[in-house]
Parts: sequence; C-alpha cells; structure tokens
Amino acid sequence: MRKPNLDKIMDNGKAMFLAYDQGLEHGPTKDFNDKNADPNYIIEIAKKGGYNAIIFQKGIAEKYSEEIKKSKVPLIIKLNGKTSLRGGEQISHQICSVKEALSLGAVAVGYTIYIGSEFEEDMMKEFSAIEEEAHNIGIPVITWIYPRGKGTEGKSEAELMAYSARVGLEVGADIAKIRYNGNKDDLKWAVKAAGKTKVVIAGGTKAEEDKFLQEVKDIVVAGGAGIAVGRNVWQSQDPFALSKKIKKIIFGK
Ligand code: FBP
Repeated sequence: MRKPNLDKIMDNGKAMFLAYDQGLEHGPTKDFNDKNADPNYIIEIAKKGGYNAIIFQKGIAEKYSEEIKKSKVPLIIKLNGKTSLRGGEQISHQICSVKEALSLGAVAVGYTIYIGSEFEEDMMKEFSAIEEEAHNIGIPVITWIYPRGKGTEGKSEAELMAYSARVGLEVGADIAKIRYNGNKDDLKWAVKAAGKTKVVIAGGTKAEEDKFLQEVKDIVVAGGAGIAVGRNVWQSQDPFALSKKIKKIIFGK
C-alpha cells in the first residue's frame, strides 16, 4: 500500500474542488442553462478560479480530454453515478474503473455511498475494492457520503452528518464529501469524527451568495479542508468573482 499523494489535489491540506457530475445525477434541464451546459465553460471557471481539481464523470473526461489537459487543472473522476429517474431506495453502481480513470488522466477518484439505503452494502463492497486498488498505487480516494433512504428515518441531520464523516474515515477515504446542515457546532463535531480523513462540504442547490460564502467560512473554522461544490459556483452570474472570494476564505490569498 502506498501513501496516497494528496499534494496534486490539495494545497497545504486545503482544497476547493469544482464538481460537475450533475448532468448525470439530475439531467440537463434541471440544473443547466445555455452557458453552463457546456463543459468548456466549467473548465474555464476551474482554471481561472484556481480550483485544486475538477470533478467529471468519465464521458466528459474523455470527450474533453484535450481541453482538460490544456487547462492543467487536476482531474478527479467519479467512478459511480446514476440518473434521478429511477426512484426508490438509492443505489449508485460503479461505471468506471480505477484503471480507466487513470488512463483518462485522473489524479484521484471519487465514489458515492448512500449510507442508510437498503443497498448500502453493495456500495460499501464496491467502494472497498476501489479503495484497495487506488491506494495500492498511491491514488487518493474521495467519498461522497450521503445519508439516504429507509435507514435514515427518525435520525437527526446532525447525527447523520457526523456519521457520514466518520464513515469516510472508517472505509478508508482520504477525503469525505458531506452535506452541511448549517450548524457550526455540528460541523465541528463531524470534522472531529472524521479524524485524519479530510472533510469537504458539498454546496447543494444555489443559495444567496452571502449564505453560501458563510458556509465556506464555517467549514474553514470547523477545521475542515474546504469545498467540493458545483451549482453554487457555475450557476452564479459571475463564477469568476465568486471563486476569488472562495479562494480568499479557504487559502487566505
Ligand atoms: P452541488 O454543490 O451542486 O450540490 O454538487 C455536489 C454534488 O455532490 C454533486 O457532485 C452531485 O452531482 C450532486 O451533489 C448530487 O446531489 P443529489 O444527490 O442531492 O441530487
């Protein structure tokens, strides 16, 4: 097992990632407009905004490989994914291998586990094989850990958020991507629960800029690593100016 090299996607343990797998997860009608439906626009934001990495599914990574390479923005490939059409208990299966991701230029890989879903074990098992393979060759693994489904009923958001972060540590993720419930103390506890696994927060649906920036501040104050967001950035009227503000909060420069 080699120590995963996080230096390619983090700066002194901090990170801002630009996520763009929503075309698969939500479809182009819900999230996209004329501008942000184009992956080239996202690559431009990632480059000009100084993001540590951009997150794509394998299809975009392959079709836009030249543009990604030219931008020099490190690439993270999401290895599983699903559409929003299926309904029912959530399951997201692997659709790209670690090998394929590497051949497409990825320097890290991502995977979503829906804890609480009746299919949780399937995702745990798949993730475990990915983690072993990636870590054997020193590739960092980022886990989206989202509580969903029957098993989460009756549990508080705070409890589920900390549980998500802790699962990241327990399953061997280098970085756990969790959803923030908006409470600073709960977030601090979640970061603590993750131990040496770094914590980044997702953005969620587009919020008022000030509210979103407050969340970025909260993750920094809580001791987390930063953000892995999509819609709040590329749905913004001015994603370039917004990215500058995010960068200042996370890196102080
Ligand atoms: P956002 O910042 O746009 O919320 O992106 C984060 C993310 O995890 C994406 O990577 C993913 O496509 C999306 O959220 C999934 O959202 P959900 O499962 O809530 O529909």
